[in-house]
Amino acid sequence: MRVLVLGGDGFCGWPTSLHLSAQGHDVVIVDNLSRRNIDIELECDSLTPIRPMGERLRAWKEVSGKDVAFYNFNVAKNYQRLLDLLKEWKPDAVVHFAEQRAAPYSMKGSHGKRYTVDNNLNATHNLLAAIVESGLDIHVAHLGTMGVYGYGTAGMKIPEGYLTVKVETESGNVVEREILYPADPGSVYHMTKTQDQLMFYFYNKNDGIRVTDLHQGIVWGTQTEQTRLDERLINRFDYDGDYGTVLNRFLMQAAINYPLTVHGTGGQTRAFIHIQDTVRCIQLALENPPDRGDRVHILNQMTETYRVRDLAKLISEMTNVPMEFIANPRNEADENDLYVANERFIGMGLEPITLDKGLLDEVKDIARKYANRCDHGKIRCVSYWNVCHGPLKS
Ligand code: NAD
Ligand code: USQ
Repeated sequence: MRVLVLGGDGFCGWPTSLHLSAQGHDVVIVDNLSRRNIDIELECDSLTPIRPMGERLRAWKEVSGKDVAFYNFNVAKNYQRLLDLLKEWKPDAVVHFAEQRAAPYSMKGSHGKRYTVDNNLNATHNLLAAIVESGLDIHVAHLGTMGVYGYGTAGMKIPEGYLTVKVETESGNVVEREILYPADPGSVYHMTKTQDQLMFYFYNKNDGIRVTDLHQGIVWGTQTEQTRLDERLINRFDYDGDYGTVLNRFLMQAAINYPLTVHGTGGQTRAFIHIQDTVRCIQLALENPPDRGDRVHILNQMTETYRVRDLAKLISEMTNVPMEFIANPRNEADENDLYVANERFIGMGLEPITLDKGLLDEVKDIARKYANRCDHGKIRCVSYWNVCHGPLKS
C-alpha cells in the first residue's frame, strides 16, 4: 500500500512511519517541523535526543534497506503542494497526524488558541478538499481524541463514535437514530478535534470520502520495535508542562526524584494506550478500511483507563518518589469516571500492552538515561485555562 503520513516527524507519526515501512508499505512523510519550532519557542526540548529528519531517514535506510521520502511543507497553508503530491504519488491511504496536539499550548492565550484553530481546521479541511479535487479514492485515517466525548457519561460505556437515541415525534411514535456522540471539548485543542469530526461527516456524506477517525487516549511510552533499532531513530519524549502528557511526565519526574505533579485531587480518569499499540492500531485501521459508501468509521484507540492519582500512586510506590497535589491549572471536573468501548480494535486482533508490563523499563531505559537533558524549570504546568484557574488561586 502507498501511505502518505502527514505529521510523520512527530511523537506518533515517526514510529508509525517506520512501522508501516517495516511492514512493506511505501511511505512518504509530510511535516513542516512546526513541533520542533514550538520547542524553540518554548525554550524546551524532547527528553530524548531526536535527530534531524535527514539523519533519521538515512539511519532507517541503513538499518532496514528501505526508503522513506520526506517533504517539508505546511498542510494547513500549502494546498497546491498537497494536491500536487496526491495527484503525482496517488497514495492508497493518508494517515493524518498533522495538528497542534497539546491542550495546555492551545490554552496559553490568544496566540495558542488562534494558531491551534487555524492550523488544525485548515490542515484537515485542505486534506479533504484536495482528495475531492484529485478525484482519487484515498482512505483517510485521522488521529482524533477521546476528549471529543468529554470524559463522563450517564453511567454507560462511551460507544465507538455513534450514540443510539430515541426521540418521540409529535404523533407519539418513537423514532430511533444513530447520531455522532455529542461533542464536549475541554480545551481549544479538543474543540478542533470535534470540528474535524463534522468535516469528516460532511465530506463522507457529500463526496463519499472513506474516513476512519481514531479517537485515541493518552499515549505513553517512547520506543517501538523499529525506533529501538538504532539511537538515531529514537522517538520524541515530551516532558514539559505544555506538551508532556501525564504518564510520561510522572515517569520522568520519578527518574529525577521530582515529586509527582498531581493536579487537584487527581480525580480525573483518562484512557491510555502504549505507543507500540498506537502504531499497530494504525496498521489495523489501514488494513480494514471502510468500504465505498460506508459512513465514517470511528474507533476508540485506547486500551486501559486509570485515575490520575492512582497512576501517581503506582509510580510513587515503585520508585519511592512522593506525590505532590497542586492547584489544578485546568478547568476540569475534580473527579470523573470513564468507561470506554474498544471492541473494534480488540476484534481486529490487538493484544494490548498494559501499564504494569512496561512502566519500570520506561523509567530505567529512557527517563533515567536522558535525565541530564531535563530542564527542571520547564516541568510545572503554567498554562491556565482561565483567570479563575490562574496563579492567584494557587
Ligand atoms: P506531535 O506534535 O508530536 O506530532 C504532530 C506532527 O505534525 C509534528 O511533527 C508537527 O510538526 C506536524 N504538523 C503539525 N501541523 C502541521 C502542518 N500544518 N503541516 C505539516 N505538519 C504539521 O503530536 P503527536 O503526539 O504525534 O500527535 C499526533 C496526532 O495524534 C495529533 O493529531 C494528536 O491530536 C493525536 N493524539 C495524540 C495523543 C498523544 O498522547 N500524543 C493522544 C491522542 C491523540
Ligand atoms: N495532569 C496532572 N498532572 C500533570 C499533567 C496532567 O494531574 O503533571 C492531569 C491533567 O490535569 C488531566 C490529565 O492529567 O486531567 C491528562 O492530561 P494530559 O496532559 O496527559 O492529557 P490531555 O491534555 O488530555 O491531552 C493528551 C494529548 C492530546 C490527546 C489527549 C487524549 O496531549 O493530544 O488528544 O491526551 S485524551 O486525554 O484521551 O483526550
